[in-house]
Amino acid sequence: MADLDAVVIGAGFAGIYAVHALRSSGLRVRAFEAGGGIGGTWFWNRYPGARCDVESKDYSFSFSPELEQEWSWSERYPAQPEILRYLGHVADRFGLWPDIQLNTRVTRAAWREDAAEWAVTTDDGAVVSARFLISAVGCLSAYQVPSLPGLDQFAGPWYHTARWPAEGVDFTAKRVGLIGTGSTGIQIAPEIAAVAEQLTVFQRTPNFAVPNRNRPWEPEDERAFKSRYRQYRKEARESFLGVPITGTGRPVLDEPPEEVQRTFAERWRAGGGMPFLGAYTDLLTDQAANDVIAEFMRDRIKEIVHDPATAELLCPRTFPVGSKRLCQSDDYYAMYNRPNVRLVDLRSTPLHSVSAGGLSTATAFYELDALVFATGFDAISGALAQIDVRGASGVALAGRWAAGPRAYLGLATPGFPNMFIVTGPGSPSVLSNMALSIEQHVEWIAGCIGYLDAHGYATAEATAAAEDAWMAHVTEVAYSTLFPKADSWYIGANIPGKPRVFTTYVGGVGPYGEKCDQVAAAGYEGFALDGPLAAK
Ligand code: N01
Repeated sequence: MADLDAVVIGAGFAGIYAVHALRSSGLRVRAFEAGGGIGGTWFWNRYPGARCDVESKDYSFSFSPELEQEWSWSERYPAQPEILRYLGHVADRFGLWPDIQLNTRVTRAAWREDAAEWAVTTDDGAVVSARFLISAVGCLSAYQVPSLPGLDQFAGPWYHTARWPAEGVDFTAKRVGLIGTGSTGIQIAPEIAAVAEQLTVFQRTPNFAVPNRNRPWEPEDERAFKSRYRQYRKEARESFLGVPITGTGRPVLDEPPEEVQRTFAERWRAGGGMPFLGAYTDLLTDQAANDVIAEFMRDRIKEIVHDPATAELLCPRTFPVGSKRLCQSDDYYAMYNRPNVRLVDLRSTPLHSVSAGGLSTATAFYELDALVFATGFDAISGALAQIDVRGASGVALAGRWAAGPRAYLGLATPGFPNMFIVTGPGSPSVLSNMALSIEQHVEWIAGCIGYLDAHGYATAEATAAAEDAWMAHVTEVAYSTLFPKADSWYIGANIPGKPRVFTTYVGGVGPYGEKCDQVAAAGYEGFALDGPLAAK
């Protein structure tokens, strides 16, 4: 008999809920977490300004009405420390700690055909066997530092935002260079600018950012909202993004221009990215429609930033709004009005090298005391690919995904029996409310394992035909939108040599959930189920 029923890799939102859900089904479970605490991406990304761009009331667990009622978020958008406190509370409340092993990295997982179990090796040399392997490694865990000649010669400290020192960093009186202007760079930049002597932002591609309009969650609002939380959660599950959004329901191109301006201005005042992109039905499918919202946003940037040359450099013109993650910040653009902030356009003068005293571009040298990389992640597949995962006949997962990550419903891939991936490639994952998508996946996986046990099956393995058909659908839906037009991490474009494959399902959280339910109701259609070992 295997040591455990299930090994869970990772203890972020996905891992801790997997421990709770599988344990509640009577399974023996252990989660291994490389970090010294739970929280996953929220444990590691503790840089100043780190905050979720999905509202607290949405970015939280829905499985327990009691938890939902008793926990009180302080703000509209949760900051990183509050998310960690919340997850700690969840682990305390549901007694999850005994089944989570911190400071332990899974290095290898190999399927043992004869025993129909996984052998999981950790970096302390231990090997544990389990019937099921659940990957909860996260979509944004494998961070990337660009290879910059001379970085090892730099005299000052350098940091990647995804490995921020727990004790914090004091940039007072320092000349700081920041590389990267995605969601992370846009969040950390104003925090550095507020204390540093000088901040130099090295920008390769400008990004669109809408205001957060973050504010405290007032007790009366909270009480009123919580009285209909159950109904709201149901609407969220049936929605497109995992967050109920009220749009106009009309295409922007059919709307009178003054009405369009009024709608966008209203949403700009209210803050938040999802309501902005959800305002009209054609914004993410029609370039001409997207041009309308892009122009509105460029006008706002030019309004906020005083220096016209800087404002122009900050105006994105190379990808549709929303085809890269729409950033959110209340103070990023205004930061450029500070005298201690300057912007360097890497398109006209690319990065060249680092030396002891600073950073050189093709045309200039910038003296720096510290360097910050907010250069993103090998997303979706990167963290799992770092583990030596071997399926049937010793086939490596990294090899199987060499042409791009793929999975049936984002949940399972052929050749890897009894392995499930939470928010894997082919699921709505990063283009949805992750907290909700994680719960939906974990519950589906728990249901599948329950079905196998109830019907005497030892293994479930996605079939190649089911995976092919699903990924063809994922691609077809993606290419009916503007998403593939951007060189984004969604499509692997940020990692040199990574195949350009769009692996996120943008057909909607609601329809996706229905499809998963149909597959389950049909006895796990698209999976080959095999009988107990004894019957073989
Ligand atoms: O990473 P990114 P991120 N030379 O890949 C630049 C989530 N998140 O950490 O665009 C120079 O988006 C790169 O330039 P370019 C969210 O889903 C959420 O910011 O490739 N520059 C880009 O500017 C988000 O999308 C929250 O030309 C280089 C930046 O680095 C995801 O995490 C907060 C470079 C990377 O941007 C990732 O965001 C933070 C090089 N060699 C993150 N390599 C919230 O919830 C890369 N860049 C609010």
